[in-house]
Amino acid sequence: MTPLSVKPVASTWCPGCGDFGVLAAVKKALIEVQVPQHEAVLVGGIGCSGGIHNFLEINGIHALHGRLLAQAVGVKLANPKLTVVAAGGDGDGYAIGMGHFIHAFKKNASILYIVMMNETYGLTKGQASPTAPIGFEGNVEPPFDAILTALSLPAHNFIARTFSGDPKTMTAVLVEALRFNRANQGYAFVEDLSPCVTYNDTFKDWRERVLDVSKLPGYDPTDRKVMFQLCLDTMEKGKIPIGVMHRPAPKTTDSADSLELKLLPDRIGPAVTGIELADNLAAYDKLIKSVT
Ligand SMILES: Cc1ncc(C[n+]2csc(CCOP(=O)(O)OP(=O)(O)O)c2C)c(N)n1
Ligand code: SF4
Ligand SMILES: [Mg+2]
Repeated sequence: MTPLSVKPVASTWCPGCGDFGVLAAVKKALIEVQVPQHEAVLVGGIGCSGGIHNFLEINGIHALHGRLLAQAVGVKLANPKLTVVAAGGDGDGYAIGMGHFIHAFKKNASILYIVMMNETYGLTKGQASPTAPIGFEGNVEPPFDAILTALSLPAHNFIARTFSGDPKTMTAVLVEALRFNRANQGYAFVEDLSPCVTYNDTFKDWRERVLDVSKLPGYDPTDRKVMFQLCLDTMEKGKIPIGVMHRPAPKTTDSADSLELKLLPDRIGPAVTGIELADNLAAYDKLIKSVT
């Protein structure tokens, strides 16, 4: 397999941005899972984070603000053999994109969604996003927690939180998430704590507060109730829970409930059917004759 390589274009990210950790982890994970370059698609959101597809040599789409999940699910249903990653910011996913965020768990297409969470709208110069703490830029609302929300939506999904300060663990989690997708098991959601060093540099604070829940007594990622309680307890102690939060037991292809297997059991989508040249020329001739 040809290794993926970052395109030789100047990055628009600030030096030290947490998104570099995500870029490196995505690249390494795609290589480790051996996704052929032509079968990988990255759908980016709007925001600093959403530009990530520009720095990878794979197929990329820059989606509309908050609509990347709709487009990523569309790509997966057009050709389920593709490995589809959606990646964007917390503003993109949890503000304007919140409707799609919730429905993606229920739809359960086998795509990977990475949210690069920095508590702010980095691209538009540091306003409070839905995950901003009280007091940040005049924010008076409590922060939205994506992992608690994800755990409350029962479906055969993979759920995890990682930290850009630990790209090695992030790579391992992304490898697991991609394997879940490629086995058509369903949707994978990974929130990465990805500090915006320019408008909200949380690297030091988060490094001190992250706590890997897999090291806690009672950790059981097959049990949503246990994991919800474990996360709440961790947060009450002022820590930020990270790690794999939900890892359901694998389903067989016959019993799988991923969207693409329910709609396209043979995994052949419209993008690869009826595309023979002769058939299309004949249809074109017929159309032309019908109007001349
Ligand atoms: C429909 C629409 N509304 C608003 C904007 C302005 N806008 C651009 S990026 C952005 C938020 C970006 O924040 P986030 O998704 O967290 O990405 P980050 O830059 O922090 O990585 C906003 C509101 C837009 N581009 N389109
Ligand atoms: S503004 Fe923030 S999020 Fe955007 S590239 Fe710079 S450090 Fe990263
Ligand atoms: Mg953001």
